[in-house]
Amino acid sequence: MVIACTRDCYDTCIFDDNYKPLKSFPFLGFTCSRGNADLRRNKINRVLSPLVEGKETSLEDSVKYISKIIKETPKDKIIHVEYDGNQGLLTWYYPARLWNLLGTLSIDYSICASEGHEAIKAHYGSSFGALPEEFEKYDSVVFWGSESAVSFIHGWKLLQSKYKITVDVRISETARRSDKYYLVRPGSDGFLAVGVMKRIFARGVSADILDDEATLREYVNSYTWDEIESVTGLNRKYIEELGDLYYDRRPLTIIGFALGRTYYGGDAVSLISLIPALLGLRRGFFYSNSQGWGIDFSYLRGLHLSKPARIAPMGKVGEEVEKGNIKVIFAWNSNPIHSLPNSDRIVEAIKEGRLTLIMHDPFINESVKLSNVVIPSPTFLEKRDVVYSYWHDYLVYNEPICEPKGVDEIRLMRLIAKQLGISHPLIEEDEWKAVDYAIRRTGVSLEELVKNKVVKVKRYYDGFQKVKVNPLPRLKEPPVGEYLVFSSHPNHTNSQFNEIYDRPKPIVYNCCYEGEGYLESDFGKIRVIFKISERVPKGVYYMYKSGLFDLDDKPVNSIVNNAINEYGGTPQINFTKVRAILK
Ligand SMILES: Nc1nc2c(c(=O)[nH]1)N[C@H]1C(S)=C(S)[C@@H](COP(=O)(O)OP(=O)(O)OC[C@H]3O[C@@H](n4cnc5c(=O)[nH]c(N)nc54)[C@H](O)[C@@H]3O)O[C@H]1N2
Ligand SMILES: Nc1nc2c(c(=O)[nH]1)N[C@H]1C(S)=C(S)[C@@H](COP(=O)(O)OP(=O)(O)OC[C@H]3O[C@@H](n4cnc5c(=O)[nH]c(N)nc54)[C@H](O)[C@@H]3O)O[C@H]1N2
Ligand code: SF4
Ligand SMILES: [Mo]
Repeated sequence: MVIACTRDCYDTCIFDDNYKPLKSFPFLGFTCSRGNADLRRNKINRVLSPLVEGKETSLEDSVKYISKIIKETPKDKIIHVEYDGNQGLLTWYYPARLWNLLGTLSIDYSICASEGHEAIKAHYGSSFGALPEEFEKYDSVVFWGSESAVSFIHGWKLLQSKYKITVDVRISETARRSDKYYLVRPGSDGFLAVGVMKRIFARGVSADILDDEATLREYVNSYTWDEIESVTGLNRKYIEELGDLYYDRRPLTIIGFALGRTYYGGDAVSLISLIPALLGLRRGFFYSNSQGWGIDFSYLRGLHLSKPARIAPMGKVGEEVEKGNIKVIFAWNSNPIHSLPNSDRIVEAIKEGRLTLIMHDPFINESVKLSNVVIPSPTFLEKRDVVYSYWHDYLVYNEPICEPKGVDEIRLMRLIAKQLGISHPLIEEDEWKAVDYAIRRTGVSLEELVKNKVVKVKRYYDGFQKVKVNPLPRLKEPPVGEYLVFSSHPNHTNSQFNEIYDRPKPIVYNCCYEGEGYLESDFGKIRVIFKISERVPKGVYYMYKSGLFDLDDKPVNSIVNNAINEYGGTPQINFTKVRAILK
């Protein structure tokens, strides 16, 4: 028996039935502070009973209550919000069938990685990049907008002994532990990528994997060095040095998710992804490999037979609630008050009775505490599921090792459907048959998976023969200002693990201010603790992306930028223009 950790994490560690991380590649017998505490955590801070308006209720009555709300609300005013709290196919994807069948609003799953997926796909046909085994072949690596030393510990382990270069907006942990780092202004990476390619062209290229090298040459040469220097804040000398490092060493490029969340971040990812191709490296980058396995996520979500009323960008859910476009949120696998932009609008609407929040979660989190209805869910240690990774190519058949608490996502979905009087093949299809069908293109069958528990994907989807140079973006200069950016916390995955490691305080690392005060943006104001750090340059404010609540318990996301990027609709959370006000 094995168990894969299903949290939103590059590594997707696989454990044996004693819950020890596998010694095999790429897990290498170690895990993170959360993986080490999972068995202990599983008994703490759990939702143990359904709650309706704060009162313990039977499952039957809570399902009746939920069904009544669904019946009484126009379907285009109900939205389901689910993200990657558990990456299992049956936990995250399959239960969306009920909502797609009802024709409610759906989110666009854009909060994290969709921007870069679309940007890379435009050139490569697929965002599928280097596999763990391929990481080992390089003698150097560029971490571009990636805090791998914290967010991706097994990838970091494989790359630790290489020559390491980091591009960031502050001296991150990854930058500190690298051989070289380059700091740019937030949102200016597209310009840096152009500078790097200018240098590579100047050195002379002979790659034949780009379909139109001449157009790329003309494009990068249409930008002047003055322009590139002034936008990035980096001297030409350093940009050329980075170009030379690329040219001489042909490194692997780790393209971090943070880039998709900055100013026109898709443009930056698009151009960065072309650098390895210009050097003749076929899949010389890694972003997220989730699209490389060919898993049919749409089938799991029932989109072959149903359709949402409308797809709402995740960045705009707060705003849509404020405008009255959304009256009911049904959330699982997600902590919307913590993680969605402008979630203070959601809090206000619940308090004023304009919105009903229904939460299905194993743990008592900030959204659960505020919600009108709560249903307990089992954790990944308590249910069967099929799990994939967005880095390595193993599929895993997870089996329970702890006594289940609560009702799983599929059973809850079917109970609600029954109460609503809905019978439909989408609800009734055996979920294991659906999984077997959804993984057909991986070359792995469910039968094989059940038998062997961990199986390598057999076919890969790596796109075009030639890398397409077009479309090339017309880069926009990021407006001058001071910007708030976020990154991963070593002891938390997003909002999770406050039961074991206390919720992080709202500390804003910056160059110049110390003490309590306010951080203000066009969207609102939060009360925070400023801390001076030599690792953060002027014009940058840095917070962890965990424990996103201010000193008054107001969501930090009250103030983040909800502007939507152009490729995958990811909000510009990392490009929030702020002002610091000391008390
Ligand atoms: N321990 C831990 N691991 C995690 C997570 C966690 O919460 N905790 N979360 C998981 C999830 S959901 C995700 S999305 C990934 C995220 O992990 P990564 O892909 O590593 O991305 P981030 O941590 O968002 O940010 C990485 C770096 O980008 C920098 N940055 C911000 N804006 C810019 C910019 O404009 N240009 C450049 N060049 N750099 C910029 C930040 O300073 C930061 O150091 O990690 C996953 N892994
Ligand atoms: N300000 C700011 N906001 C951000 C970010 C940022 O950098 N800055 N990052 C964004 C990013 S990259 C991401 S990915 C999102 C993440 O935002 P969320 O999706 O809110 O992330 P998690 O904290 O992982 O929340 C997952 C929830 O799923 C629950 N869960 C876990 N397992 C199960 C299960 O089996 N069943 C059910 N029903 N629930 C389960 C957990 O208990 C937890 O409450 O946040 C985004 N928000
Ligand atoms: S959170 Fe990431 S590193 Fe930690 S156990 Fe899970 S997959 Fe492994
Ligand atoms: Mo994420």
